[in-house]
Amino acid sequence: KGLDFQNEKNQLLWKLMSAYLDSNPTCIQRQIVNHIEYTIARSRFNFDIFGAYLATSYSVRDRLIELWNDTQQHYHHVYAKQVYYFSVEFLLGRFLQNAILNLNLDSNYRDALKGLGYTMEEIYEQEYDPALGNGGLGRLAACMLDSLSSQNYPCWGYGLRYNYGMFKQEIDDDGKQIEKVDYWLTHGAPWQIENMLIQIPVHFYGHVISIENKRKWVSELTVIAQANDIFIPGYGTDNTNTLRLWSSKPSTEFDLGRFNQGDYYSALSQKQLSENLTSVLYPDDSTDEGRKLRLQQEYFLSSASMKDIIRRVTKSYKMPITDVPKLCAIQLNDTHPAIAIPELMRILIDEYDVKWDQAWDITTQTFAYTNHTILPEALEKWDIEYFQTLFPRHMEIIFEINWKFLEFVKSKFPNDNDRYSRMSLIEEGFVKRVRMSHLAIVGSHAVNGVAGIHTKILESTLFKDFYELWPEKFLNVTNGVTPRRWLNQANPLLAEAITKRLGTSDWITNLNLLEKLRNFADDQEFQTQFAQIKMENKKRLREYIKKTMNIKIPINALYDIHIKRIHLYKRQLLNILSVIYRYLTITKMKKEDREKIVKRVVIFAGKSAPAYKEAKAVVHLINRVSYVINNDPTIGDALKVVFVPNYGVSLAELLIPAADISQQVSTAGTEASGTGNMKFVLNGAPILGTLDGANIEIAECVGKENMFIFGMNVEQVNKARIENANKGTSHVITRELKSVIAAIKGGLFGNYLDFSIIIDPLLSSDFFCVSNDFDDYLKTQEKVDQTFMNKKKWNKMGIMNIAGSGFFSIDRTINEYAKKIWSVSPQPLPPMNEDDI
Ligand code: B1H
Ligand code: IMP
Repeated sequence: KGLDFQNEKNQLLWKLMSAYLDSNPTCIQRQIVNHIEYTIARSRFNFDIFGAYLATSYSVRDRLIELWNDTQQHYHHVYAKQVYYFSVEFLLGRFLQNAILNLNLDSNYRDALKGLGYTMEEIYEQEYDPALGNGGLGRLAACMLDSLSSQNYPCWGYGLRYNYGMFKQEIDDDGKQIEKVDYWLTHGAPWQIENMLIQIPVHFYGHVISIENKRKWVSELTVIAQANDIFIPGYGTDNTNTLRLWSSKPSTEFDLGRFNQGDYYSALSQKQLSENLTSVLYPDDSTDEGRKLRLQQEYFLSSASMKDIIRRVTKSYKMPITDVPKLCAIQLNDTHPAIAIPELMRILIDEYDVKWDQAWDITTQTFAYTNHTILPEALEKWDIEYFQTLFPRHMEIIFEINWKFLEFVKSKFPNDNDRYSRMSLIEEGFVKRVRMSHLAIVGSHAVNGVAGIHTKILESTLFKDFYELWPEKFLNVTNGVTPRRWLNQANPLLAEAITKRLGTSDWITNLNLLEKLRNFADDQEFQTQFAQIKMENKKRLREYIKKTMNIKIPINALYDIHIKRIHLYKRQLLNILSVIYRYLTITKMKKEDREKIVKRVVIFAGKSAPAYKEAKAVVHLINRVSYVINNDPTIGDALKVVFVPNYGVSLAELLIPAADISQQVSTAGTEASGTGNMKFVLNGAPILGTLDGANIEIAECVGKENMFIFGMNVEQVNKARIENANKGTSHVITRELKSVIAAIKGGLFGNYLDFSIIIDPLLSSDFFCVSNDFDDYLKTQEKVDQTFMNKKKWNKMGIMNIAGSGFFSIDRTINEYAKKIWSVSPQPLPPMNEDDI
């Protein structure tokens, strides 16, 4: 496409490529066998299933390369404005199945592999799940890339290629989390292509000098950013975009001074340091550990990406640098890459001689910032001294931005010193620090939150001063999830049933079409089908749990699933305390009564940050409770508790379709949005949750009657927190909660000292209001059981959830960003003109 077909060489190229990439199963087999022999150098004697997976991946990648080249050429041809998504995390999940489904080659590959003696499913299982992200923020970035490609938006994702992804979680015999390294690259990485043409020097340390009235940064350390490209296919389109992940390499400019002094080893060790820069992803979700290497990683990403973009504008597009805002929309995924703002200023002013005011216009028109959390511990601040040592010129630029900004604030709000110090980019105090969120707001033309209530909180509290200054800068863009992975791929049976009911598969790219399912919510046949599919998915999960953990769970039980990062604000503690209460209640029941109750399987999964003691104690408690309950013969199948280790994208794809209920129980006002909640709704599992994050909008879309909402709202939480802090929680703790705490203190689940760090606070200030919400939570759990017994009502609720999930498609999210923030439009590849060939 887009090739000049008058040219004979191009004609020949096209013929060869189209013969090679023919998608009939025999051709696919030939490609696979070719790769087995010539890419991974195996023969029929050592061709195992892992080899088959690798070769299959390479054959799919060939197709992506072809489409990618066409796409890039087209974008250059039309001078397309591109979206640049800067993120320190991209949590892609497995790639192969997604690519095959997006390319619509499912049956072709199925047949081809069958001929070679494999099923698709066993091939898919070979793929190691790369974990280059912590949780929601990284997965959101991956859903966004899927949507950008699927809707033909020109875009690049820019991130880091960590050697060690998120740690692998194991649970020891005592029930505690242990962390194992995840050296994912040893499992083969057929999707990334190391692009040797793109190697960008990134500088650190040094000092600034003045020459002829100009500032110049003389750095002391140079590290090379090596591009590793992953091609992102769209669903049902040829447009294929790029995720470019940087890995660090030592620069070849050797430190001659040291070499000449004969200090070979010291020069080499300096080089080795730079190799470690992109070694490891920091496993702290929603907390800023402020570790020093992290700031270096953030700059490495920001600088390499900025320079790559400027190269594209000035060298590939051959446009003046002042055209950057016309050709580029850069979205900052939280503040982690916010140092890109002074980096662009530095390049414009120091390297391209652009005057400050024009440089500032270019910068603010180019950048936009998404905030993902209001938790104070997650708001990035860097010590000035450290910042200055690493990036002396950037520090100067930040001081200058701040000075001009504060002059502006003074003109708007005269005589308001408190306001100036609240808004300053520099936090004054014993140690001065750079407030990265303030830098991101001041340097961007748009600032958004990720759910309605979250944005309101930003405007009314966290960023109130900025909102008063620039109300027009702030907007909400509620998160979404990709229906391709989270329904079509993860729940093929349900996807098929929906397509059959609607008479079209168009819902995969137009999720609002699911609304029509409301017409079938009472339909007996559809209800039965919905229930059967759920049952099949539950069997799939039950087998996995049996196989990997050797725990037997009943099938005719309510599967209650709570999966996400372990965090006090997410309140897995609330859940496990209620499980203990249920257990205590059941043990007191007569045998005949016990047989009448709704059986429950409570499933947890999630990782705790390695240094987060409270979250680790929660994991420990869940596992201790699980051991006690699962091994209590008097309980039988009435209650089972399972903690599935090593939560990740692939595990989520298995768990979510099997859920009867999903738990979204964060303290109101703490979860910015949540995206797991949306995935369950899409798969027909009602939420048991609080009015927090996107749960609120979900309630508007699916109807409160189709959810189990409990607990305090944001205003009530704010009040309760003050009361708890002033008088403790003794006035709200119920008899039920007391009995649960007594059981833990009495040692029913092991040594109380293991859990006191999470239980003692419940009796004092209880910041996350577990005691305040406990009573309503128990009552609502009771309502869940009652409703579950009414099968008709239950199935209807599930179907109504699916029908109301259209708004939570990431495609809607992306279209909002495109229109309100980026001003970009889709650039589909033009249809091929056969006459040209
Ligand atoms: C979210 C983070 C986060 N918010 C710091 N903030 C990190 C902060 O490694 N770090 O330093 C990593 C991650 N992640 C999540 O973003 C929110 O908690 C969710 O509510 C939201 O759905 C998600 C996507 O917007
Ligand atoms: P980049 O944005 O310059 O890195 O370009 C991305 C890809 O677009 C390149 O690897 C090429 O495949 C393609 N490309 C770059 N420049 C041109 C051009 O001038 N014409 C057509 N395609 C190009």
